[in-house]
Order: sequence, then structure tokens, then C-alpha cells
Amino acid sequence: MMQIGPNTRLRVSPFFDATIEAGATAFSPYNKMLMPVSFGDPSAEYERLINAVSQWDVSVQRQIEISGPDAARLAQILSVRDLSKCAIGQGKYVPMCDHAGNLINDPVVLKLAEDKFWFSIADNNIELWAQSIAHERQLDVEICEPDVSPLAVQGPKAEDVVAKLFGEWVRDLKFFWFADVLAGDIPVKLVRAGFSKQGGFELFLMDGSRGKELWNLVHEAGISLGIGPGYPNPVERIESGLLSYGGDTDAKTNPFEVRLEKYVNLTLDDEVIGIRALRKIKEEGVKRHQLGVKILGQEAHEGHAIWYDIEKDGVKVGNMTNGGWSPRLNASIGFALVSVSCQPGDVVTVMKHGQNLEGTLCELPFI
Ligand code: THG
Repeated sequence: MMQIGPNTRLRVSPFFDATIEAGATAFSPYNKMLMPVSFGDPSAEYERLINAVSQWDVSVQRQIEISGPDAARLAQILSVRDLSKCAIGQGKYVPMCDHAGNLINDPVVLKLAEDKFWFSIADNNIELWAQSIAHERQLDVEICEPDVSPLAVQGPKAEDVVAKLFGEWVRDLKFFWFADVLAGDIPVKLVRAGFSKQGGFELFLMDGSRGKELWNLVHEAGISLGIGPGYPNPVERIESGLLSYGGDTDAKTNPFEVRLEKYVNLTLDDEVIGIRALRKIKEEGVKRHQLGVKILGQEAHEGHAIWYDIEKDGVKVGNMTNGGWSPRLNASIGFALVSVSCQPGDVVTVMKHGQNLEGTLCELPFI
């Protein structure tokens, strides 16, 4: 049997043992940790997310904590979305850019206090980035990665499971808002969030020694509702139009290209990193945009398609960045990052190695 040698470069999730017991068969690296990405039965894992409830070890969604007198200022410097109206107890989905306007992350930013924020990050080293910016600008802040590990509960029955654990009031928690709760005596921050469009919550475990207990409590609360293990589902999130930073983006992707314009405030102060570059990009117009591509009449293909070339009239116009078989659409679908000369309705060729597939571009989301 293949073994993984955990060390400081590849850390173990507090839920690792529980996911192995639940039958995890594959893991993927993310933020210097491993995330389970298969429990051996992809169609059952998809079905329970769509029709029942699924629990996911997403502790790889690390929190970068910024606290201190200049915390609010630094949080805004790092974010191209206006955070001034974010309340304590509220989160927002926020694009982060480098100085050239390239997307470097798309966290959920949680405001814990006037002087304390968590950046719940996608896969990139934001702790190092935030430290560097703070020191260069001589800001009075502390930055760390606390012992916090999210466990997602997703699906149409997720709310029932979470209500069983914490009470009926959870049904009134608004999207991206959060509250401190106890699961038994395990401290948890309960966030209405999750990387699917099937509804649900994330339980941020606040004590990494208690991962197995929390996993089991959620499992027990969900048994009668059909709960089972899962992970951020690659097909459901494509159907739903959710972006995977680093999966659907390259080093030169800006937020306008990947449908994040509504989260960008170009009137923010010039000290916000990337904002001047984004104003210029907006003025000049983008060269690429993200659409869907639908390949009709194709059997499910093994694994997941990544970064296949897309051609139109024999000329490369971009890439299918991620794709997979959609049971609900009865088609292979994917995200297309293509030239703005391409429009929904255009017929294109997806250059799968050794097999060229005819597809049609479409608006997102698929569902
Ligand atoms: N939850 C938490 N942290 C995360 C993710 C998460 N960190 C990594 C990654 N996911 C960050 N990316 C996203 C992408 C999309 C959403 C959340 C995090 C999301 N989008 C909704 C949408 O696009 O419809 C809502 C956005 C809005 O309109 O405000 O939820 O999943 N903790």
C-alpha cells in the first residue's frame, strides 16, 4: 500500500483518520494539506449531494487571521471588493489580486471583530503575501494561521442535520453569516457557506484534536437523512458555475475574465493592491471570458478533463479548464476560458487527446 509521509510541508487534516475510516480512496493537495477527493463511488457521492446530504473534510480551506489596530486597513488593501459595509459576524466572497490585477485568490472574508478578520482561502500562500504587504507598508497587525478546520455539510437536507445539532435557529442564519456554537462540548464556528449550490453550512472546528469526534457527531445526526462522505464535487460546482481558483484560472487571469466583476469595486482607494491595474484593464476591455461548453451525446469520460485546447474554425481560441459528466444535463460539460470573439451558441472543438469532441458554448451557470 502506498503511504504518505506527513511533515510540515504536507500537513494532516484533523478529520484525516475519520475520512480514511469512511473509505477515502484519493486525496488531492491544497494549501500544503491533503483533501479527500473520492470515496470510491462518484455517482453515489454526487447523488447524495443533490438529493440528500454530504459531509466534507475541507480543512484545506485554511484561515489566515489578520488582527490588530491596522487589521481593517490591511484586509481592504488585500481585497478588490469593498469591505467597509461588512458587519461583525458576516462574511463576503472577495477576489484578491496582485499589482497587475491578476487573481491570486478568492477567499471568503469573515469579519470577527472591528480589528480581526479571517481570510478563508483557496490554494495559494496568502499568509506570506499578507506578511510581506504588512511589513512593506509598516502596518500594525499580527498575521497567523490559527488551528481552525472547516467541515462542510452540503445538500438539500444539510439544514436539517445542522438544526438537529444546534437547534432550529440555524435556519435563520443568512448566507456567509456565522455564530459560535458547541457540538456537544466541541467549540465550532458555524458558517452558512459551502462550495456547492445545494445549500448547507460549514462547521469550523476550533480544536484540531477533536476532528474525529466532530466528524462522527455530524455523521450520527445525518444517518436518518441519508448522510455520507463527499468532497467539493467537481461536477456539481461546474453545473452551478462555481470558480475553482488555480483550476479554472492561470497566472494571468483577472477577475473580469472569470465572472467576478460584481465583486470588484473600482472606486476603492488606490492603496488597494491591483485596483489601478483593474481600472486600466476595464477601460481597455478583456481579451478572454469564461463561458460553459457542452458536449452532447458523449459518454461519461474517465477522470476529469483539464485544460484541453478549444478550437474554433481550426484555430485555438482558449481552453476547457475543467470538465466532467453531468448526470442532470446528460452531457459532458466544462468551463471554457476563451477569446471574447467566442459567444454562446458558437460550435467549437474540444481537443481531448486523440479524440476531438464537438461542443457548443453557452452561458453560465449550466443549472
Ligand atoms: N468556503 C470557505 N472557504 C473557501 C471556500 C468555501 N475557501 C476556498 C474557496 N472555497 C474559495 N472560493 C469560493 C468560491 C465561491 C464561493 C465561496 C468560495 C461562493 N460563491 C457563491 C456564488 O458564486 O454563487 C456566492 C457568492 C456571493 O454572491 O456572495 O460561495 O467554499 N469557507
